[in-house]
Amino acid sequence: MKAFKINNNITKYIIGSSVDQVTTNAINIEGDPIDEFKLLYFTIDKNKIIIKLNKSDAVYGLGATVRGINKRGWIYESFCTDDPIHTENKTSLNWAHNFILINGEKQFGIFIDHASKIKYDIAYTQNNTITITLDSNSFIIYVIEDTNTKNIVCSFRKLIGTSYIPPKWAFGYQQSRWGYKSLSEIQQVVEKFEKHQLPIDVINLDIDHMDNCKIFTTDPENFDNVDNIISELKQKNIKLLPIIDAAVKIDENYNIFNEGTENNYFCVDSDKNPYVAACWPGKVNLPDFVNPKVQEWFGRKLKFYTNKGIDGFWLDMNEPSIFYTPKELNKVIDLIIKLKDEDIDTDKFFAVKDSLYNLLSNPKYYSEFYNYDGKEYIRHNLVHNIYGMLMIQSVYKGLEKIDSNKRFLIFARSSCIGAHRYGGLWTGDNRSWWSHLLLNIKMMPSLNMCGFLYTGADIGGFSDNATEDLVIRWTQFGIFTPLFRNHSAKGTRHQEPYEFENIQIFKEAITMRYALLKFIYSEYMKSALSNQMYFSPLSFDYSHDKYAKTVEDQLIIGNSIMIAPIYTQNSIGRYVYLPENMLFLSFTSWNKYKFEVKKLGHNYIDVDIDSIPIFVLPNKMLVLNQPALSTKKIDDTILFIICFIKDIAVYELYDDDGETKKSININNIDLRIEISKIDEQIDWNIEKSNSCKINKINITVFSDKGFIKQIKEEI
Ligand code: MIG
Repeated sequence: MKAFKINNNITKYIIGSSVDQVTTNAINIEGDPIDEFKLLYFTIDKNKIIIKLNKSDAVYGLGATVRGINKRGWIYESFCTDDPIHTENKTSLNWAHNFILINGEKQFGIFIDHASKIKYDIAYTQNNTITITLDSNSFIIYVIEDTNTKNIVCSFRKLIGTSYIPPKWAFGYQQSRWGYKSLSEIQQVVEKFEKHQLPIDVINLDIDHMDNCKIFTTDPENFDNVDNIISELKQKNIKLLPIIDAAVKIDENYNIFNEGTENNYFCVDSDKNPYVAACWPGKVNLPDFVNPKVQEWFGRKLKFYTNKGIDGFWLDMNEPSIFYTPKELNKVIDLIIKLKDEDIDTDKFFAVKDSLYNLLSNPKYYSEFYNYDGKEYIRHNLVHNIYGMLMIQSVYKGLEKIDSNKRFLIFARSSCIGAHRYGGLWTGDNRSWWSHLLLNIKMMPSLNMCGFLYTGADIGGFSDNATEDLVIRWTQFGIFTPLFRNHSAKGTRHQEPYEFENIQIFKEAITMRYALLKFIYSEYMKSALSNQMYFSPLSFDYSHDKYAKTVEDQLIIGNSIMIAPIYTQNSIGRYVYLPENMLFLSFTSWNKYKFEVKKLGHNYIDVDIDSIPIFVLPNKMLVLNQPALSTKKIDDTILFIICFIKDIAVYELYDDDGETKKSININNIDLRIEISKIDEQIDWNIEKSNSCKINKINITVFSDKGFIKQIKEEI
């Protein structure tokens, strides 16, 4: 075992042999060797890390998983799996986000830099013990110490590098469905958005846009006119965002397949022949993203889309997802044929049923093929958890080569920590279930801890039929998630806003998002550039409040507002817990709200189906802009500010051009507003940057006593 000091609060431990390590490359710091050291928070027993917990310690992190924000009391596994059923009996979903944080008498974070399977038994088998089991005795751990959870996250995030920054238009509304079958169907979607004056920035193109699911092609019949439609929609400020799957169809008349084959760009079986799997296109080969040459090649292929004027991508099936392998399928078929004339008993019947069922996404496939890292072949399961990240990295770097200064929108499904630098993440195949709206709420802060900030779930749920109230309540939460996309699966009830009766309620909610755009962008950018949380659980800000520590259905955004979404059917309101007095705003329209000062403690709030609750924290402000039908059309000249003042409140509004990488700079504070209250006297001071276009400001000030003042200023 060796230890290295990374800095004052981060120590790196190499357990076992450093030669045997396949890491994620999330961190590239050697550190200074430490001669004498003690293990402070954990012990090691061969391939196990053991951490003792106190009764009241909470355990956070692990990114997108099932269950709560506090991970205590379950087993979680990092082994990226294409699992479309995110129920609480599961241990492993599509991700491997190996950062945990202990919050209690002792506070520290642990990042395990490892590319294969890790199992976390978090006080499941034994009440007060975390046992982390790896598949090898060699691994690297980083221990991050700091004064509180927020600072631990901040130090960790600094270590792993700045989170991905999308273009500003990525904060607009996205409509998706698997699958819009043709360009004319997409034009109809656009027409309906126009007819109902629903704001929108992006329409997603799912796999139907391809020719037989061959990546980097378009369907010659139904999507032949795509170049014209792209420019037509550009006039309307709507972008098309295609999906890119990982696998390549085996087809000798297909250039991508041929290039991949000629150059040995695919993962291979034990005989060094391309490994044959099956996915949407039928039989496929898997690009070997572990090989740097393959990364470059795949990245270059993006020109197919960028030449058409496309600047956003959605990356899917990068676990990599394998439906079955022809080899295994044939075994099952043989078995069934053999049983054809037999009088089979129930046991045999279930065995047949299971053998078919177990073909789908069976993790055993991952030990059947090999990756080549430029030097040697590595059995896939040793690099499994970095495969998804490497696809995202290859797309990010490919786009960087195409235009180094432009911000492209990239979001993907599977990943490990490290991918947070190259793209956002959507939370995969959820369901149109109320419990999955709640799961969406809980996943957000856990992902932020791991560096993933541009995140969101399929609003309304992907699989199963959605009800109107579910899609409304989900949209009303979704207006706060950086990735704001309604998406649903084939065969389910349509859930575009105009498919329901109360289109007006959808319109108000989406419009509210566009009124929050400057605020959300500002909060996002500040969080990304200073390694802070965009969504935090209450326990992060109120760590000494015992009850706040247990609240998992309310979130703080940035450090100004708290949200308490409705996530149950037929609801008319809910209880909220306030760790301090807050200003409760109930919006029925972006510029129409009721207000009430709510006192510290448990409170009931009415939340009718058409209203959106927002709480403003003491000495904080909520900033609204004039909404528009597209992010491009947002009026940059006027702001509406709601302030809940105790004594002194400051808001700094970040802004930049939203398109280039060059314009990104933490010091881009467009506007600084300071409001103070001494006795009953309100004072304010506004500072503008040279590039700030805002010339009118409308501030409404509330205090514990209620409304106090309206300030209208030309600035
Ligand atoms: O196996 O492309 O998570 O968003 O619509 C399903 C079709 C494949 C899974 C993605 C989903 C997408 C769907 N894909």
